[in-house]
Amino acid sequence: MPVPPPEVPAAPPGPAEPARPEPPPAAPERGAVPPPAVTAFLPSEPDDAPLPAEEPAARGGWFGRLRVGLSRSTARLTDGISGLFNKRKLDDAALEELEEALITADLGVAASQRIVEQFRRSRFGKEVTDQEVKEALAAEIATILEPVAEPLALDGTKRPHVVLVVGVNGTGKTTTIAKLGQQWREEGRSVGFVAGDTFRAAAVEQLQIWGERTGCEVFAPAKEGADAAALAFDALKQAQAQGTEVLLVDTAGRLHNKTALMEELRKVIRVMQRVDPSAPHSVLLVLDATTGQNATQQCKVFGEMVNVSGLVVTKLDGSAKGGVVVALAQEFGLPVHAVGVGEKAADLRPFGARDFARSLLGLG
Ligand SMILES: Nc1nc2c(ncn2[C@@H]2O[C@H](COP(=O)(O)OP(=O)(O)OP(=O)(O)O)[C@@H](O)[C@H]2O)c(=O)[nH]1
Ligand SMILES: [Mg+2]
Repeated sequence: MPVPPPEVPAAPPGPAEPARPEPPPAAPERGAVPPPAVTAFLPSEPDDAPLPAEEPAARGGWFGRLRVGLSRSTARLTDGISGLFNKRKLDDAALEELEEALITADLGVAASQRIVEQFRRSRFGKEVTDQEVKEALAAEIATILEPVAEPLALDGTKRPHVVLVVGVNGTGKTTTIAKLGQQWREEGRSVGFVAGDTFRAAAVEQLQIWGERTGCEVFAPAKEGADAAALAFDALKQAQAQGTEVLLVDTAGRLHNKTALMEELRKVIRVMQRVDPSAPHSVLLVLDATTGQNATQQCKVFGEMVNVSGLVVTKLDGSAKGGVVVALAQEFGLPVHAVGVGEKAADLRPFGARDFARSLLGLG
């Protein structure tokens, strides 16, 4: 992995320049839930656990950063376990308490039951300690995560490989596009961004700024509210003619209702398929970990709208609900291509099952 430039935040610049028609959205407070729009049909709950003290992001490399990022999630999970099992027999009551702690930590009912059943089979009636339980939990969680830990592979035979990026507003779509673009540029690939969120001038501008920073070509609409599908069509044609290797297509997360959003996404796909019948080659759903179980609801809804091929889970650094990744893995089995643990380009990394599981339990 090449070393990324140190000072490139994945957030757009703050709303400083008054000449702009609409400033790019400022970074929401960490842990904030995106404003309702399409989320109107998706119940959302605040994630208001206190933030841990800031630590230098780079300490301990990627694993260290993941651990720091997940510290709130770890606290939520381990607080529920601590003291439960000090040389205690693992009986029905203890297992029930364990299941409750897992559900509270956002692992979802199905994954929590699966883990507890495994404990019942292997350790029932035995005396266990907190530490043994944590180690065993990390192993069980890693088993659930392993099948989904799969980096986003580009198909070299496609030029461009089209990645459609979808998700509710504010989850981190545009930032993730920028991060992915930067990483692929560092690998020497040619990358284009399609500013398909055409209704918001700020969204287009945000991507343009990112294009300049990362050296990715940006296909922007001629005017606000232009047809996103037509823009994607033109961009794909041009990218094909130029031999661009990857085309990342941003989309609006905010439309007045679910049907409108679905129609918009399907139209973008349909129209791109007129240029390349195999496009899009990846449909990436970006989910915000701070929304907890709401992320599983979004996964369900978007899965019904379009053929989601993989997930990126963002804002694990600001969330106490990182356990939701386990729930997503258990319930949907979709590849988790990457996780975001910060706003910088280097904070998006491939998802490692064992690393994630151990970090979630606060184990080294
Ligand atoms: N802490 C943290 N912040 C993130 C992460 N990913 C994205 N963000 C921030 O989340 C905010 C929203 O990100 P965007 O990329 O604009 O989200 P979006 O899905 O494109 O939003 P819309 O265009 O409104 O639909 C920005 O301030 C990002 O910097 C992450 O992994 N960690
Ligand atoms: Mg956006």
